[in-house]
Amino acid sequence: MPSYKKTIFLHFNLRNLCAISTLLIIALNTIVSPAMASDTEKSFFNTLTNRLIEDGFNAQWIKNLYKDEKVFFESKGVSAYFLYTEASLNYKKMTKRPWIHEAKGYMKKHKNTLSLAEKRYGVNARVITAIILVETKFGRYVGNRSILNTLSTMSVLTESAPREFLWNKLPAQRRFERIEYDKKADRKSAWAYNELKAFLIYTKKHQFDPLNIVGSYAGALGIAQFMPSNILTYGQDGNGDGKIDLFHDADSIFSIANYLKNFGWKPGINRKAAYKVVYQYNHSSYYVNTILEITDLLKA
Ligand SMILES: [Ca+2]
Repeated sequence: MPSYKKTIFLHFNLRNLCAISTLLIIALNTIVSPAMASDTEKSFFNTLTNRLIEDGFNAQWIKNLYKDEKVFFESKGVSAYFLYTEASLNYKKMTKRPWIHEAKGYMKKHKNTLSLAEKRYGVNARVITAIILVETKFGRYVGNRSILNTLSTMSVLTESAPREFLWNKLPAQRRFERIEYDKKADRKSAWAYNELKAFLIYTKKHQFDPLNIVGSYAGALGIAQFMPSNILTYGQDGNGDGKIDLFHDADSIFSIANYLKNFGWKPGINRKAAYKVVYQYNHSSYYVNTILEITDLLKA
């Protein structure tokens, strides 16, 4: 082979090699980047797992839990805490006839459980039903985000790496001012860590898999949308199977009744006092007024 041909051949091969390398790099980036990103995000939970272990949770259990591929930094769901949104709450529509009709059907279907709860806690069936309607439309909308991921993500927002990471994920036009973001991140992460501990205690005690429980973007769960700490304090086993399962109607009905009783609901309670009690369920006057209006509508 004449030498110039050799050179061309070599050149051709080198060019090919370069092209192949470029392709390989692109391919590797495509394959590796998401994995690397998720490794970085997963590392945001390292301090958290140590903290949970220091706080007395079984080390092996916690390590295995956070190793699971279902565990990830929940940027999307937690973002909702730090964005200005249009008021999307539309409780008012739940006072319309079709919902009231369905609520009456729910009361009929769960008549025995509701009367038992009424007798035991002195809380009327109508207000319990109104709460179940507004919270989850009788269990139809219980949320779809992993509670473990939500609470873990919020818990680590005191640390600078995850805090910056989430900040950069927030759309600039809709996010809070930085100072507000920092303040809320501090407040919410302290709260979320307590809820996370309650969630782990709850799932362990009642033998649920923490990896498989979903809830709202805030970490509330079940038909009654209780935060885990409230389940530990006020949750009730309405169907007597030994577990508190808020994805079950009877357990939710009893738990809501117990919660309201604990915050002062009494048979024959007047509207002003009822307002104060329901306010403890959700600190929104719009919410409370809707609940009380539905409660009245269910009388008829
Ligand atoms: Ca139960």
